[in-house]
Amino acid sequence: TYPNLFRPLTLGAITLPNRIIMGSMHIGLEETPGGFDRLAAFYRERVVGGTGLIVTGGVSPNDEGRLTPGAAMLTSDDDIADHRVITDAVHDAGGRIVLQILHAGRYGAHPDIVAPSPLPAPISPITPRELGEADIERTIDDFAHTAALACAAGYDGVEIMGSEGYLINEFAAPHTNHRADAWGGDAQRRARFPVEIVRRVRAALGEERMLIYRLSMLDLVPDGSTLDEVVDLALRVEAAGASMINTGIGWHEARIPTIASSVPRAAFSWVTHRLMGAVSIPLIATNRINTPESAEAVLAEGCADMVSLARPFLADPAFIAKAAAGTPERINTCIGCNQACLDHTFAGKVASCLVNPRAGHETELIISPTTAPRRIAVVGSGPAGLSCATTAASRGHDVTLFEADTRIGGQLNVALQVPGKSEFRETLRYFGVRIAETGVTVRLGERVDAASLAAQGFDEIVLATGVLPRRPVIDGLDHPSVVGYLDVLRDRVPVGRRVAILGAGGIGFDVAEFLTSDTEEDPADVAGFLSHWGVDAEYRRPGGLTVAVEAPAKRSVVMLQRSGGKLGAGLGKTTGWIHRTELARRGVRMVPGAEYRRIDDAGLHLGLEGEPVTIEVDTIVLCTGQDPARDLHVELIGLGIDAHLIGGADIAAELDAKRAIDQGTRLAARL
Ligand code: FMN
Repeated sequence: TYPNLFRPLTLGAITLPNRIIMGSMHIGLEETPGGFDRLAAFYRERVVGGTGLIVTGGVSPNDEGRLTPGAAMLTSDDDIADHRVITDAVHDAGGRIVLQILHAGRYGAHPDIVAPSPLPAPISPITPRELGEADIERTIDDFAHTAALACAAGYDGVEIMGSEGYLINEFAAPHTNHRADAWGGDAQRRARFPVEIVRRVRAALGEERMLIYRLSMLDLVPDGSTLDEVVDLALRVEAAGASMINTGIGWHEARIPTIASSVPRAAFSWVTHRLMGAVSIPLIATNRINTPESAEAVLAEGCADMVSLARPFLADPAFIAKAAAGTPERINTCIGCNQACLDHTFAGKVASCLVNPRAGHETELIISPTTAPRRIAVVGSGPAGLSCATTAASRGHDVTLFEADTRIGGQLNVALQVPGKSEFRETLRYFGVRIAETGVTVRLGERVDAASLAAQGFDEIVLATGVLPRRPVIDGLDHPSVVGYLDVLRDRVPVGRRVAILGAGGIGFDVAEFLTSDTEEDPADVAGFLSHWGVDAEYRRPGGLTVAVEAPAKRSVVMLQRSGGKLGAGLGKTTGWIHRTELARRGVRMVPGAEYRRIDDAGLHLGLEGEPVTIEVDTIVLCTGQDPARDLHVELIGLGIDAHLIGGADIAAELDAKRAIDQGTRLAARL
């Protein structure tokens, strides 16, 4: 079904079985006690699922190059045994794995960071030390040393991390390289550091092993490299001994989304295309390629020789096996949310996956067939109920899933109305397929009550009954201008031109985006995405930046919250800035510290720092939190029947699909 995807690729003595590599992800187990065994299980499961070639998460070649103070390094013979656990596991399962060597440069979060020039990154408070000539020579040798150790540890090669604004990229781009010596200045001298690393690493690896160079194809920062410079560096990297070039898109400090859900699938494969034909080694396209169809299209259109998928392998370890079997509908699709992967990484937690809580927890969250099948009722088919029901049924339990609505999904159906969140459709599709596969009995349109549950004699009852929007206490709350977020997102009630949103959690932001955007927006519109964010689709300018095209907002919106401080402070680290930027561009006003006083025909009356203020609005949308929906629980307790509470029915603080799926899966694993 995917002729290009499953065409083998020969690199010297190595033949890769398909055109997909599992992209580098540092998931935090690298620094966790016992983490190498867990990493081995994590990688092994992906090889069993058909993955031919894996790139490890970035590992530093020296102290200064670490991302965080305790971050993993491979710098001494003592480290080899740990890595052997990984390479043995992967090789035993028939896969291949290369070690990524990543020097963080000025992005390191510790005081000893270094860079080509002493310029702090806008996303870091620390000014890096400028590397002297001797430091540079030593650093290049450190890369080669780590590569030699990687060979000793059994890796099939290395990937050199030359993109995303880390040290090597900092040398390549004028944005960060202000040196006047032999390592800075014109493009050739800026290329010297990366090229010298490739040359010495190739010498350390020998001829046979793979050397992938992750090249920043599109910096997306001012004074980034030009396309000509990128092509020139690629040629030099090839000549110095690289066996493949992997693409990197955008520095971490770039203010353009490159991997969020709102980025169209394969939105950057056109960039890799610009290098096709210029070099003779294989090129790898990356970013938001999350389905076999989209991967196949990238290859069929000649944009690249291979594709890298990173997060999709968190979401589903058997991605390739399912594609190869012609059953893509069985794939648990990465929705690009970052909530359990990158956001965890930034919070110092082990990365996992919102749609697959087993990711990173393979040795601990074990889902095995039950020895005592029971009859289980699950009430509510939001993410908590769906994950619990399908997981329990997959173990051999007899599961009935009750849903009051006429379709499954609960709040997922609401979430996917929000611009940039349409990928949730895939999660619904996946659970729908899982229901059929695992044999869950679904009773749609049935608001089951306690007596009926009791009469059916279930062995276990799980309540995933979700949440009820909370209504704040404000004078005039029954004024016709007042609506709830479900009225807006789910029921599409008419909303006026001037809107106030009360509450600035995730739902408040979702509603603001919904109300200010063009709801006909096509999530697959790459050209529209690029012009909206100011990416030069012709790549005529350094770094690929151009002026963003502003679209007039559909409404005038003000967002309010009672507490002081920045609105949206609780949003995810890796995506919150996107939502704030987007809404700022649409002229949405953000007002913290608001005291809600009264609502009447004149609008919304507030107290701001004690002063009365009236905002004239046509519609007021309540996004003021929610409470667990537990009526059924209370009824059951009345009948002396115990039940498990999961998802929003357990904790309603935010609508949190990550927590819901994790909790539903974990409960089902032990029922
Ligand atoms: N890229 C690297 O080059 N080195 C890393 O160590 C690395 N760590 C990552 C950790 C996590 C948790 C995630 C989600 C991504 C990481 N990446 C890293 C970026 C991925 O390799 C990839 O470029 C990005 O996720 C976009 O591809 P995708 O849409 O297929 O996930």
